[in-house]
Amino acid sequence: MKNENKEISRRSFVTNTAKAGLTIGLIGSSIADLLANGMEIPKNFPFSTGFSQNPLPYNYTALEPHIDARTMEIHYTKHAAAYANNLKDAAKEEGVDTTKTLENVLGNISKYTPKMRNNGGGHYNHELFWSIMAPNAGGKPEGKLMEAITSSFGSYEAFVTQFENAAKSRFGSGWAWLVVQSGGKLVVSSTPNQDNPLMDVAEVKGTPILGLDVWEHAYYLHYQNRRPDYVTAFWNVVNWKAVAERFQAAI
Ligand code: MN3
Repeated sequence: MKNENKEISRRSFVTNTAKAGLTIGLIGSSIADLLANGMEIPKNFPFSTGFSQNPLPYNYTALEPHIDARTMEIHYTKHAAAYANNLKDAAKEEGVDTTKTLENVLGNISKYTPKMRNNGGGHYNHELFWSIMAPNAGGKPEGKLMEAITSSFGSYEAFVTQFENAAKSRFGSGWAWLVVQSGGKLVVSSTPNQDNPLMDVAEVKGTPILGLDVWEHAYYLHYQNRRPDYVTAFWNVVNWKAVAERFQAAI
């Protein structure tokens, strides 16, 4: 049902784009490519993000024992909710049209305040994070995503090592990312605070398709100071199907 809706929205996006007379080059471009070319991300673009929290797609208990229910509840209802609320304030203060997509702000984040950067990033990152996890998930990616991982990193295992290192070695608070760059090349990066690869200030730019929150609030109740254990456990809840859909949309 979910996939059906996505397919319909993708189809109507294509139709609407054609109707609007936009260049056909838009289709098949990643969000990062469009932003780099100064183009606006339309609201119905696949995986574009709004300014409000989407409902969590599973229960707080769903990712146990890897991510405990108490952490999920506080993370979603307090931390992530605060980013969304503060983002709405910032948008009001800075005259941002919240009927458009958040990606347009992130791609030009250097023109906004730190409040917008922290909360816009915070909201975007958490929306992506919830969407790429699921109960009874894990395993390995398949198909074109697996091929891209193998050709970009040498092997799936090499990718895992690189991603884990990025997550474990990020000093203080931040995120680890799997990022699609031009031509479908995949790279691993990490960002401080609530920055992300869509931002014009990011060291490594591209379209993020997998992200891991390594702020202490994401794991401290269950793992305390053992961030490496949390990072390793993350693989058990990665929804590779969702990551593959984001990859497909980005190439
Ligand atoms: Mn968080």
